[in-house]
Amino acid sequence: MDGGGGGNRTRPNILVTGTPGTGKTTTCSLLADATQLRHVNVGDLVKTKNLHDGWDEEFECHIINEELVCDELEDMMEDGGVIVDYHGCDFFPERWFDRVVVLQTDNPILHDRLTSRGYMGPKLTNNIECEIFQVLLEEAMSSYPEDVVVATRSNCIEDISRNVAMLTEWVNDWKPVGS
Ligand code: DAT
Repeated sequence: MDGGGGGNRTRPNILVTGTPGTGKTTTCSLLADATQLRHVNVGDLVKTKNLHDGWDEEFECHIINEELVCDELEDMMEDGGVIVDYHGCDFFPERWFDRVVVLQTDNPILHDRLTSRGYMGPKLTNNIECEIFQVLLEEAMSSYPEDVVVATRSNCIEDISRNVAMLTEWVNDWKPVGS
């Protein structure tokens, strides 16, 4: 089945997106523990399965091959029960996701997280601007239905606990289409 609404899956798929450093991997990993859904970190997958077209020297990251990534994930997404973790969202098929979560972090906090991760120069500036201009929120809202997208703050540990609890409850309440 195409066109969203859960397809044939018996467990939901969630996309957790946001600027690097907003807490996607931390949140997804705790959510996977709480729900027994499978956490797929797309950045790691791109590296381990070579789903890229080389290395971008300026931004110091792999140039992701979106088509290869989607091909790699398709069967898994059809089965359902996957949490996808990636700082982009417009190239995944809309029908894959029952919920799209955009994490947001206040700038001074994000700046500290990224510098302590060793980001500097254009990579740092680009990511900070990405957050200021709410690029991922805009991308999510233009790629998925309004009622699928939720934006939530990720500034402190309490925010992580609240977001994981909110999403765990949503997963536990989720029902397949037609049930
Ligand atoms: P992302 O996957 O979005 O790049 P991450 O989960 O790797 O982010 O987190 C980056 C760093 O920031 C990591 O050291 C954990 C910390 N962090 C993330 N979200 C946080 C939050 N809401 N409160 C406190 N620390 C957080």
